[in-house]
Amino acid sequence: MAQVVVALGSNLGDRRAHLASAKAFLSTLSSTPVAASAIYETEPVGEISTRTYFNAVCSFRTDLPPFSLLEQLKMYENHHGRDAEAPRWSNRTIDLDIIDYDRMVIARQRLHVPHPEYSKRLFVLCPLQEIHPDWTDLRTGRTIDEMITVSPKIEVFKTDLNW
Ligand code: PH2
Ligand code: MG
Ligand code: MG
Repeated sequence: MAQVVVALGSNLGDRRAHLASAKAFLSTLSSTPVAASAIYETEPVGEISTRTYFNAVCSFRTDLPPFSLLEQLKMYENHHGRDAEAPRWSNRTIDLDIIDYDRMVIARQRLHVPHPEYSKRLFVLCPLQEIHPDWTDLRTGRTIDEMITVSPKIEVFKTDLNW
């Protein structure tokens, strides 16, 4: 069984509801209860992203191999209002990114883990720190606190929303 970390993001429509139903979906892929961070409201990163995001991180164990997990996540995004043809970083109802798959390194066209940019994105690192305070980066050995310190500053606000 593999331990995986998935980052969730939404900046269109009912963002809390999009995250909540995605978390319920992740629990159907998991053989153990899903560990979930709080929802964080975060400043959009990248020019095409214009609306404030809700972000969160979930961690769980699954029997799905990496590319089957990726397939499931993409199918879920496509069935939940995500426009698969929209340019990279467009506003989206739901984004599900594999941050880590069992501490493996995978570098294929469709799947890169660890996620190539997570280590400089506060909208992933802050919720990740909440559920994995001892996290270290597989490539650099940096602690999560170090990664947070050197990441470009954006506004990140931890909410107390139920989800
Ligand atoms: N996702 C992006 C681009 N920019 N900004 C924030 N705050 N949160 C995101 O999840 C996000 C983003 C592309 O996946
Ligand atoms: Mg993303
Ligand atoms: Mg994505």
